[in-house]
Amino acid sequence: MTASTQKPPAGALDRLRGIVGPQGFLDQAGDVEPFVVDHRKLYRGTTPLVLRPESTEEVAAILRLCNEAGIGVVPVGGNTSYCGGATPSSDGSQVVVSLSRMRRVRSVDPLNYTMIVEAGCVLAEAQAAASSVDRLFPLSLGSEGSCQIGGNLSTNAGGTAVLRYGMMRDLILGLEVVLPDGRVLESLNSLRKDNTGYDLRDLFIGAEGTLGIITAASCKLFSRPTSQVTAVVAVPEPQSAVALLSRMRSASGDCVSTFELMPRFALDLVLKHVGQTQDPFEERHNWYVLLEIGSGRYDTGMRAGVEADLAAAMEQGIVLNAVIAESEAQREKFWRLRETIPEAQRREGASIKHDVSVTSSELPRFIIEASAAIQQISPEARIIAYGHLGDGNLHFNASQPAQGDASQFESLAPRINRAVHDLIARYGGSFSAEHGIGQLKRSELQRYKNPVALSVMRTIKQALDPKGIMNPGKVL
Ligand code: 2HG
Ligand code: ZN
Repeated sequence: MTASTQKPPAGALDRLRGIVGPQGFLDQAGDVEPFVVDHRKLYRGTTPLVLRPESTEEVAAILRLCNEAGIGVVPVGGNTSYCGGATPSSDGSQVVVSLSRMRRVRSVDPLNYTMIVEAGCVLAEAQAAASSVDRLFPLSLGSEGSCQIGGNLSTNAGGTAVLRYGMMRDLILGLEVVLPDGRVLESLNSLRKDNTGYDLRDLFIGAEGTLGIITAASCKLFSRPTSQVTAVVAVPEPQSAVALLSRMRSASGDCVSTFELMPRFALDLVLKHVGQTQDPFEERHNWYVLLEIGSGRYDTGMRAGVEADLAAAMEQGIVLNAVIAESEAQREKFWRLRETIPEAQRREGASIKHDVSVTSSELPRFIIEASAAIQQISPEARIIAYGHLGDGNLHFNASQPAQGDASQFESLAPRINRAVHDLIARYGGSFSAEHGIGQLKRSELQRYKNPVALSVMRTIKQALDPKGIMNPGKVL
């Protein structure tokens, strides 16, 4: 069952405008433009109407009407999807629902370590609400200044603190969701224990808006680390980084929150394309790790401990050099080297990206084999294997040859993707570790996902959204 691929009738569009009132919609070409292109500019769609509801009741009324009329609905947060997950189709049949006006922090309970936020709340604002009561909301991403909680939930976002705190799914206690038929599934509880049947909440997290629209969430909070050490560490090869991770995890009692791998080529691109950046070392190295460890007030000897462990690792030869941030400003500089890698890679021309995961211990071998597989197809492709080593999640990306033609390189994407994803399948890994499926990886899902799992997914979709109005053309 699918939603109509015809343009919605004028009468239905008028009724949708009526639900949200004059402030709640956009229908002029210039105004809808930001909602019809994804941020990587891989997809361009079109829509007659962007709705900007202000309340859960308005979202419910929109979905009720769209369900009756068979109109496809594309929910959008900050539009930072890497997979075109929030871009409408090009036939003009789908309306977009932006949650950006539902951005309130409804409540914060520092004693229970929880807060309830609406889906349109920008991640950085949610983090600020937590820190205003001396708590931490640990989800942390490069796009945190613009991505929204609803999008983070719908894609089960990861980021740079997963190693310690988990992905979005691990950070949520309850949800408020509007189902495709307009009913509101209200389970915004802030309980840590609730064993009362099927886990409905986890169905909607990571569903990319194909099962309903999440309107609010109850989030887990944590204590803010009071002693924190941030370092850039040069290592000879990824294998040494894996050994270092294990050493630092056990020495710190699992207080490592960030452990990001960066190859020299990524650093070169950042230094070339991004302002206010500087190589932390005088000499060049092949591989680096951005390491952050945080702990509480009782742990006063952390810095000395980290220094001693890094020195011991140097003697063992798994670390070549290390520099620890001396100030918040220096810490920010170190983070800038990591967080601007996607921007630097974009400025270097076309890229083919893979968001893969294997076990951390297998990751070094995967890098060698996958690099060889790409170089067989494009000998001059420049590989940037970087990212969340602590989670076994690599952004195994390839930039176009230095002298090459962008579109010629892009035309190799199907072959390169097939080679990398076939290899990942042989490792029992994932072809989409943290970016989701969207439009970009639909065929990969069909090819690599376990057939029984796929069939259960279709059964769930059919049960909740029999008319197929929710984000048609994404995921399944
Ligand atoms: C990151 O970790 C993002 O910086 C982007 O997930 C990854 O550009 C990419 O491939
Ligand atoms: Zn990432």
